Amino acid sequence: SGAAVHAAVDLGASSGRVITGRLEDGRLRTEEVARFPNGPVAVPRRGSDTLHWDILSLYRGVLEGLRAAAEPHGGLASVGIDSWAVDYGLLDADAALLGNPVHYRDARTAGAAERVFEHLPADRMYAVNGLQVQPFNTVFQLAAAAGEAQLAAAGDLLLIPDLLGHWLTGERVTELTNASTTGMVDVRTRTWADACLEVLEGPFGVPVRGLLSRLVEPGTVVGPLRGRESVGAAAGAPLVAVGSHDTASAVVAVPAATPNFAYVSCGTWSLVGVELDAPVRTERSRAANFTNELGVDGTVRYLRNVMGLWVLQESLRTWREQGRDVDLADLLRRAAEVPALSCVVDVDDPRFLPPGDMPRRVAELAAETGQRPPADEAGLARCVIDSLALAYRRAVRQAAELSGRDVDVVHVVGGGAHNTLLCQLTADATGLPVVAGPTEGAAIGNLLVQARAVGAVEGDLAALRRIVAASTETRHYTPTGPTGPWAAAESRLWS
Ligand code: ADP
Ligand code: LRH
Repeated sequence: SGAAVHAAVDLGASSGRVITGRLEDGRLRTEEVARFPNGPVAVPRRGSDTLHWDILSLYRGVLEGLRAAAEPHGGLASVGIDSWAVDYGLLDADAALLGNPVHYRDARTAGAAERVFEHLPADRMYAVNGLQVQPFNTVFQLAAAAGEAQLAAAGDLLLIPDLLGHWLTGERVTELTNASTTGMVDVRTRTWADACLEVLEGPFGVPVRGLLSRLVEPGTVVGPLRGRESVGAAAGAPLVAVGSHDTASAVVAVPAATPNFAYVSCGTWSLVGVELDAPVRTERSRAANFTNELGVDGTVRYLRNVMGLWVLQESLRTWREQGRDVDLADLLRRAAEVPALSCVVDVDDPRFLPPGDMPRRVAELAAETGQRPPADEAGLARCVIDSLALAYRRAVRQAAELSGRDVDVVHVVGGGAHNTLLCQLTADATGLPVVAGPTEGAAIGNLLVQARAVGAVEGDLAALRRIVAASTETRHYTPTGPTGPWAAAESRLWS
């Protein structure tokens, strides 16, 4: 019956999906009921372009997906929403949306972090929020937007999952795991951080306190879905605040059997790190730009952002625009034939952040580091995948070293778990066994946390992970050779 079926809305940077899940005999049976594309849209504004999300098309996809999820069962036991982090919508005093949310890859944030640090130095900020410095952290986006008409007209700021949740329920809350990516949350108290809000209010004149709503921990029931005309049989189902940061939900779904694991949440971005009970706020951690994002059940996701499969996705898009439609599976087969480590680049170079011609950027970086640029498409793909595996090696080792956590296995979850070449090279580069899967980690973590909140399942994270392990086919990879060449490449790139 509908009472047993949960629905996860999972919005990634490259696609959104609605996935249902039902618990049966200690297993979670999932079904994808909707998938819709997502990506940046460039819109002219005062002479230059601004990158936006198409939030209304995403909302339509969510509504259609929820209707499709609920219909066969006559209802849903619960609904949860997760998405990419940091971005937000503004509502005016009538609760109307003020413009399409701006995409975190938009160039408006150039120099904003540095301007904030003039008032709150980076080390003092890290001591409070424990957060990596990325130009797109919400606190820097707001500093960049200071003085804009929409901000002046705003009554509420809602992060993307909370905005969609507001449209579905009428409630306004801020879910904590996603809030922790804003730069405005105290990582130790898990509450809004006065020091960070004050810098926006004072020097930047952004009255941010008045825009924020109550923080809630994942697992909180937000309220029932309204509007049978929009969500069909899903109306009345409770919306649960899950780990609404997609990475927080993905980490819940890591099928680890012991605490000594590292994860790569591998999609458009690769988020590489460990799970901790308490944040690491040392100067070395800050210098390495490791972040302490908040996780489900009081945990901390201690990780680094690696630029991820974005570089490959954008390469495919670039080739398509140039009239060459390259098939991903075929490209990966050819890339596997290219010798390892022929050319590696620092995928975290900031020039990879905005959309654009990635093959050209890779060639530039190769030339700057005295390497022969990749000769063809397969060489380019191999360079990106080798470079990702190398970045994972570095991040896994640094996470272990900076946190003191032993790591004996690397779990790869997300769309990248399909990429057998990347998974094998991750084992080779780290010298550790790799377990790949589930590929829909965020949706599965989302489903389990909502199911637990409405009493359909019990237990701590370890118990939820046993359910994931029992419900997913994983692929196992072991290192095929010495890590020496990877260590050498690492010290060449980051000497
Ligand atoms: P996001 O949640 O950020 O939108 P996903 O977790 O859906 O991203 O991962 C998308 C990526 O997964 C794609 O860019 C692609 O590189 C990879 N991927 C998905 N399916 C496959 C596949 N069958 N083979 C290889 N790679 C795949
Ligand atoms: C991955 C992700 C990541 C953030 C980025 C903005 O989808 O949520 O954890 O850093 O998007």
